Amino acid sequence: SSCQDDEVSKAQTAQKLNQQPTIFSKIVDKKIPADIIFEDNQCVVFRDVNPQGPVHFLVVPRKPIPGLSDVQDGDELLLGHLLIVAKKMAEKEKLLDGYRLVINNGRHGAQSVHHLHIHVIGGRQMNWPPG
Ligand code: IU
Repeated sequence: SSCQDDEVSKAQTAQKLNQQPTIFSKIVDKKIPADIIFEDNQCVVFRDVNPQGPVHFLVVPRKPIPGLSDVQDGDELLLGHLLIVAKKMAEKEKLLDGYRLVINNGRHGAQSVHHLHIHVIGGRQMNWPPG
């Protein structure tokens, strides 16, 4: 039933929540270092350790939401803020010819760190479809 599906989804979210703190929570809390290029009360932005382009940074909410599939209606303002920060940081990083935002979600999305994050990649021509 849809009720059971909801329970399964809740259990999966709880399991992922139990995996907190992830490495990104530790970066956000300054327990481990990262190349942080911006932060405010809602998010931290740092360079990806394995960059997929000349510029590659991650916009990470301080709130440890495991993934996009776990966001709720109440996260609307936070999600909007993350996109605004992504856009402003892309300008600051001089990505004047464009850039790509990516949110990997779940197994098929090849998500590896279960703390929501937006990739911003630029400085080279992107291709489509992605791998
Ligand atoms: P994901 O597939 O969207 O979950 O990718 C996680 C990203 O986090 C990936 O690009 C890693 O290179 C990156 N990363 C990092 O920047 N610093 C870390 O300590 C770890 C992963 I672990």
